Amino acid sequence: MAMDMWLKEMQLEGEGVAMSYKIKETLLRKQTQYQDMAIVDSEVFGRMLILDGIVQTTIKDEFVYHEMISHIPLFTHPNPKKVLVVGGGDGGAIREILKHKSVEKAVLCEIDKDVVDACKKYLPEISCALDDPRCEVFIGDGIKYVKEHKNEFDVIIVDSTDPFSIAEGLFGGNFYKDIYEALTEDGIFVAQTETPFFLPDTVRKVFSDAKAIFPVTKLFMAAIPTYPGGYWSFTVGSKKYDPTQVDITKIPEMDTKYYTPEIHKACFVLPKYIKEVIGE
Ligand code: AAT
Repeated sequence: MAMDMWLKEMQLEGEGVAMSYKIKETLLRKQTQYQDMAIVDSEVFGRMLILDGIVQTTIKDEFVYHEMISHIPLFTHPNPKKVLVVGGGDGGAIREILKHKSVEKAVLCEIDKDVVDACKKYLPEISCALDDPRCEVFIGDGIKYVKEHKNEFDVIIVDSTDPFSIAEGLFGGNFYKDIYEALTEDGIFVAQTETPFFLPDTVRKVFSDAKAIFPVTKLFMAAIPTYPGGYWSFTVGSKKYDPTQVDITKIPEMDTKYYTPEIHKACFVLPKYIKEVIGE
């Protein structure tokens, strides 16, 4: 008897919306110290990392998210040497960061060691750079780590789960103040900040919290098929460099599938309804 297995993701249950994926096989299911973790093989997106029932990354579309969360800040800062990723235990952002020759050290601060171990085993295409000598993997809470480091990072990337439970404190003013202090004097930070279509209040709050702290605050968008709404936001807070004013003719060629110098400019051009969400 043929059996169809579907994963129904309820991230937007409160909004009355769910996404479903046809699943071929469950490769791993584990209750970690922090969350319910699964690695499944899906029909359309290949292997996926699922945390508390929510799709975090997939083999097929991870490039969009990881390229955009990394290359926008790293090509805005003229000479990024030391980079911190908060969350991002799959290693996708680290892989993109280490494509930049100027980077001497990239620290990954992930709270859940089981995520790192599972991604190393089942998602090697994404986690492949975690063993690079320029990468340091630190297992611990990003909120504490950022508080304990001052004036140290040129770029901080907040690659976190959605704003509930362990990740709740990674969205908002108190955390952004600590990020400001953990950055060097011309540092820049970027965070994944959810769907403006379904969660306008979240996007509005995060943007205004960042704007209260950083002299330059901008929102950019990317099309990520497995994140609800498909059209995902990222917030940049910068002490000095404006990501929209980068001279894109000076951006060197890089091995990417989504990011291009033209996309660097275009991703900051926002539809009217999103401008209204953030009051710009
Ligand atoms: N690269 C895309 C994948 C992620 S996963 C985000 C990671 O953040 C998870 O592994 C989770 O364990 C980690 N995390 C959550 N809270 C903390 C914390 N306080 N400190 C450190 N790490 C943390 C992002 C997907 C975005 C999903 C959008 N729907």
